[in-house]
Amino acid sequence: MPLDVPAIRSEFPIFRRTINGKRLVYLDSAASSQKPQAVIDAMVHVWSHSYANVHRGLYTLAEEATMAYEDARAKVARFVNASDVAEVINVRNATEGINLVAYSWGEQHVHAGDRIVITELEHHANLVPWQQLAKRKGAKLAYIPVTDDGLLDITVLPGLLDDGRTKVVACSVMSNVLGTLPPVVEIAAMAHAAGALVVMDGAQAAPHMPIDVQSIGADFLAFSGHKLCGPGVGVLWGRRELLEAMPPFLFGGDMILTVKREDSKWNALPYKFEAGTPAIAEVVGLGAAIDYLTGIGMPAIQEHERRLLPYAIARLSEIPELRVLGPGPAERGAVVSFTLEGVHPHDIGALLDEEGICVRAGHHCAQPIHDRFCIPASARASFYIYNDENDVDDLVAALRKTVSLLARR
Ligand code: 7TS
Repeated sequence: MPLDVPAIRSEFPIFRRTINGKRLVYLDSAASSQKPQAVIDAMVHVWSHSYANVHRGLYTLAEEATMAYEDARAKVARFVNASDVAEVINVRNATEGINLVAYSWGEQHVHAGDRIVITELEHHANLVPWQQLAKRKGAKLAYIPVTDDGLLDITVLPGLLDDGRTKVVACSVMSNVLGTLPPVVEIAAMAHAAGALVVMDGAQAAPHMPIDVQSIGADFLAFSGHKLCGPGVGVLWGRRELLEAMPPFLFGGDMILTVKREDSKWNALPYKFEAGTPAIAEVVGLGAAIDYLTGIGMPAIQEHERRLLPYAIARLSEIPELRVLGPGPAERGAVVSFTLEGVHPHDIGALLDEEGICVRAGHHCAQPIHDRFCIPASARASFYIYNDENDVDDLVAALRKTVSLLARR
């Protein structure tokens, strides 16, 4: 069943407003998605009805807040098919989840002369933590290169794994610039056979496709709630035995069992990694976002975008001055970065804004992949459940206007 996009749009209050007198065409969900009323209501309900700090109080409100918070964790666990709710750690965002692994696991296991393998298409969140860990430890950082077609060249991977010095392979499940969907299951199998751990950045994938942590091959998977219709929280899922053996990343309240003057004992999972008061209403909001998305159906969402993406690429390609980056529609998710000959991406962004169209312009926090294609920046349209062919048509019309306007200058 195709998605009923007008019905979905009607559930997002933001689509009732106009931008510069024009219909809002929101094509920046890869940066952050819009929020349905159900998510907004869930958070307001916490604040106005069941708010207190969690895991502490013995009074009714505190118990209600704790139940709502832990219920949301269980929803996240089901969403990614985790076998154990304690493997789901609430963090601020995907960035914090990856940093948690790079510090807590990385400091213990990566040593001088070891290798960390990442890819050329990583967002800085799955690049800089590894780069800095490598620097701290005197380890080597190796990149799986990207082909001219925007695919990963994994033929280099055996050569990076066969000396047994690679400790971790970190890879995005979907690129936020090229939309590339790397063969993560295959990469994970190769890494595991060589004794390396696999960290997956699911920030772009989790909002758009079913994710099963029991079959994808990850040891850790990080993603952000705000890209999947939820508020500003993130999730780190990790395999229990790894998390059990790791030291805490942050110290303080809630992550502690006993504290003596000279030493402390850590709380059980997942609390060991949730120091301090968490983002209570936000976590509940994430649970509501997951209910909302699973109500539509993750396979249906994936199918919707698989239909919309070829249309978008075909229509954009009608503009002679426009170059789409990355692989063909069969091998990517619904993110389309492009350049327009003779027009700076920032000017594209500003001119589209006048038409009520939101796209991102810049390097999208992924400079190495732009360097790979010898461009400083690009414009990016990214699609979600509330986008349809009308949005693509409006984008193409506005881009044509941009081209003719700038050609006249
Ligand atoms: N990984 C990928 C693949 C991403 O696309 C992003 C955010 C992150 C990690 C970090 O997520 P955060 O929630 O911790 O910030 N990507 C983008 C983007 O493409 N435009 O703005 C944010």
